[in-house]
Amino acid sequence: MRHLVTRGLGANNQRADIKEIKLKHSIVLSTQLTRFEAATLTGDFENNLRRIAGWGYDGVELAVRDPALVDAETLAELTGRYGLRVPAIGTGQAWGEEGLSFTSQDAIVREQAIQRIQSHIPLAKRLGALIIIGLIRGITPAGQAREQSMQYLIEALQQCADAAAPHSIRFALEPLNRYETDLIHTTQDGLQLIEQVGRPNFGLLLDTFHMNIEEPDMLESIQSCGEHIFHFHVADSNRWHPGAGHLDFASLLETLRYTGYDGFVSGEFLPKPDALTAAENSITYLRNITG
Ligand code: LER
Ligand code: MN
Repeated sequence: MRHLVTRGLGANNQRADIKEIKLKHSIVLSTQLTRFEAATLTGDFENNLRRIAGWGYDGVELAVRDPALVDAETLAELTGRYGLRVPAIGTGQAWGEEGLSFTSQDAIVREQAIQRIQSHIPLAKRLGALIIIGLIRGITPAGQAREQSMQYLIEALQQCADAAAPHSIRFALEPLNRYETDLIHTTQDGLQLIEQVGRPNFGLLLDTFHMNIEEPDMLESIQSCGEHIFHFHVADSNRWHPGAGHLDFASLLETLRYTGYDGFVSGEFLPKPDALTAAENSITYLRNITG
């Protein structure tokens, strides 16, 4: 199966307004303490918003373990105060810290995972964000067939997409490298899943760190995903900030732009050499490329 999907491009594969597209920049920020090592910034939430705006980011991707523990109005007010948009909400901490998963052997855990993801819908609506499906898809447990996991995954995604559709909320599943899960590593896996799920508000989040491990040709993968790219994470080859490794971000981001993607490029990288330097170096390096 070969996909080459673009967003309504003309016969010469170019859209008149592509040259006008300017990518926007955001960075991951957790609303609570997290064990996830590539959530770059830690410490006081508002202080971080002030810094992020000061460095010139356009937005902030919020990592929220449980929407019941945050106040949507406060988050909207605080991010708005610093002129930051919220393109996406990350949900992986519910797996990392609570073990919730769409593909658990335990039906109660699967249902809790679906409920948790659906509970993000009002928050996503208030913030104008999409909802990320990363590690909450889970890992096939010992003794369970991978086909069974895929069946659970597809059903869970359909239920979540159907609950979100009346609110115009979208879900973006992130292909992750083989060391994190056995389910959906590549963009081809993601495109196949999109066909199986069959819901227009379900698409992909591409992350340059995972792509560099799994994709045979990163540029071709971006082109192939075209309009199915709902969100985009950036980290360099070593998962340091862009500019600290050997990825060619100029080509990657130009290819992304040529799919017609006009959303956010969201920094998710290690706090190296330290968090503040990483966050500032990233936006400086990327702005040089994207303007
Ligand atoms: C989350 O966006 C991610 O990229 C994963 O590595 C989480 O484990
Ligand atoms: Mn990511």
